[in-house]
Amino acid sequence: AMASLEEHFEATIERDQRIEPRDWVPEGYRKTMIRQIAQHAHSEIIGMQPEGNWITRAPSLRRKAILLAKVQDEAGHGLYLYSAAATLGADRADLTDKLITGRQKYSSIFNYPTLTFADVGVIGWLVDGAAICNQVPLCRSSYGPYARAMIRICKEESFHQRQGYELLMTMMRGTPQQREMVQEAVNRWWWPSLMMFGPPDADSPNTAQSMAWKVKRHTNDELRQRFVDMSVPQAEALGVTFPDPDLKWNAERGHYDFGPVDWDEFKNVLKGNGPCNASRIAHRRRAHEEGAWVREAAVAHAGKKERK
Ligand code: FAQ
Repeated sequence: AMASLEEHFEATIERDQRIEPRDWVPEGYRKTMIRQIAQHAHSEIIGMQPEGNWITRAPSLRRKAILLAKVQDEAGHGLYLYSAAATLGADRADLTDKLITGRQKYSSIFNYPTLTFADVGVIGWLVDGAAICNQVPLCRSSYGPYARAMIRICKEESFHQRQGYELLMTMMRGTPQQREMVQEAVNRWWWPSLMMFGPPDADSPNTAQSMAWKVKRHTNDELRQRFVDMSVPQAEALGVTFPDPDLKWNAERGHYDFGPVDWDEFKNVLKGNGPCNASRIAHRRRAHEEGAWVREAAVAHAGKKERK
């Protein structure tokens, strides 16, 4: 029976069909899906903090309404993703506990500070841009609930990306100081955005298996290159440059060459030593503790209803 379950799983992947919650899956597949989906969910939830920092200080009512909507969308993405993880048997409370005790990761990018309002625009343009580049192929990921969540998430991310780019275009039409603010924010976010795609393929322990299971459709380096190629013309249209002297078109490859990413910095951020790791986790932990009474009240209410 085991052999036929395994054959059924392999054949489903082979035919490019989706794996659904009712299907038998190998333990490694379940583990890798929970790992990736949980990390993704945690990123959306922690990812509310850098931009949330500017909601009370947005320069106009219009900018405030847009930013509020974007940050709320991120909460929604986190919730769809926790639900997708639950279909694999993961427990939401347990995932939250793993996040606030540092036993599960979230994206390195959210450990950097948002120092000026231009950072809101640059996060939309580059961070959401990188997220879209990484997530569009995940709409064809082999796990059905994850792939379907990704379709809606990508639609919302493209709104996020456009609001960021539009904000930056507006600032670039402003004063010299505003233009400088945009360039300075781009300088800080460019390299961390390239790190979002994960380690180089040669140092990526999970890529080969995830590609074989069609969880991932492209390698980390392929997607990073795609992101560089699409960002360069956008930077030119905006009137900013990227802080990389080695960035140039390579006609032979048909791609932009770019300089080396500082992988020591990436590893250091993953270890918890980025500029904001401690405050991001502390903030999330405090919010969780302050929400305890809501969870307790909900459980008490459900218990009362059941006894009636
Ligand atoms: N940060 O073997 P690989 C967003 C870890 S977008 C931290 O290559 P894999 C939207 C990796 O987990 C951000 N850790 O791993 C938004 C693994 O560790 P583990 C979220 C990273 O899984 C925008 C180890 O390194 N998006 O939130 C990072 O095959 C604006 C070895 O790496 C997703 O999560 C990193 N950057 O490939 C929200 C997308 N990179 O688990 C708010 C879905 C790697 O073995 C505001 N995920 N690691 O201990 C993926 O596509 C993949 O999981 C990768 C990593 C590509 C991230």
